[in-house]
Amino acid sequence: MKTFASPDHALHFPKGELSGGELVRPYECPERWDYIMLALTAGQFGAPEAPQPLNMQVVNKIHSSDYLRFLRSAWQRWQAEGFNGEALPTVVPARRMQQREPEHIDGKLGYFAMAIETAITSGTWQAACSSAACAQSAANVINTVQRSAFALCRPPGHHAGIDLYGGYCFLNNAAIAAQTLLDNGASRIALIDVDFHHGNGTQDIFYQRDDVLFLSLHGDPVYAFPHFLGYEDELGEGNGVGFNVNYPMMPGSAYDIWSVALDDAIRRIAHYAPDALVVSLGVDTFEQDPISFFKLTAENFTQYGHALGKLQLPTVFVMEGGYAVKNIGTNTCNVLRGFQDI
Ligand code: Q9C
Ligand code: ZN
Repeated sequence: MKTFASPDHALHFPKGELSGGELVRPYECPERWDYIMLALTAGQFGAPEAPQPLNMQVVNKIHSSDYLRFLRSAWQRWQAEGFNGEALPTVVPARRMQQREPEHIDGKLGYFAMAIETAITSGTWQAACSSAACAQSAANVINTVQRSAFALCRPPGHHAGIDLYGGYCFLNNAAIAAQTLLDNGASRIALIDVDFHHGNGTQDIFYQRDDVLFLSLHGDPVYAFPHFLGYEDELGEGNGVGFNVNYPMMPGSAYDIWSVALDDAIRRIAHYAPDALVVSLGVDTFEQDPISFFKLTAENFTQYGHALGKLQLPTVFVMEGGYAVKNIGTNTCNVLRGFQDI
């Protein structure tokens, strides 16, 4: 399996995340990347390749031009105001307040935020672009010889919507991988999101489309971030009706419950008969994850990797969350090893 990673991830390292009313050291930290690199290199995967430059034509099909313009210039605008801290929103457009994008950076940050824990810093745009480039390069390498690839994306992407950032995400790397596969000639993609959190951004992007079947297994939004999306009755809209499938699960859910949802998702994917599969691979379903409530063990990651491999589809793995930093490399590589061991 080819793997892709960029050292540019380290350009995004905010000092603070708003959590429980405090500015804490972000859970989504640069060492996450280091531990995954270590496990990849120690395992049979070898040293990851650097990605090719990001093709913005694909990104423009996923995110709005207003949003991309905002992200690209947010830090510069923030600095121009003379602010000392990292760029965080303070005001958000609540009900009946979303008519226009404000001119001031304080207004823009809230306008484009889906959550306000995530800071933008000087290197955020560059890191997000290189992260997306890893996903894109992984998608581009898939052919009749290379059946699968892994993109070590950081920052992650699945909470980033058409024109929304937050939940540690800026550009939707998995959506960019799916669009890349479509642009390379695929006509149907299945995108399964196994991160603990609902992939609200990916759902948003493909909600009205029938060329990407989106399935997400996640903590019930009644109890878990992102709270406002990820319910079972969200089925898609227009052409997309029937192409969005959510599996919300209760606090404390272990593999006996989680694997039932996975089996149903796998059955639906097989029935859809896609040309390729994209996996939004978050390992924050781990029992020791500090911000999540599922109870998967290290061994369960190998098991579900194996189950995904049995689909026998060209597959792009895109790294998402996982905050038990010391275990993140092992758990991630367990999925990849399980997948290959068929
Ligand atoms: N008390 C990803 O896994 N904060 N993002 C949750 C929990 C945001 C997670 C607060 C979590 C975002 C990619
Ligand atoms: Zn997550």
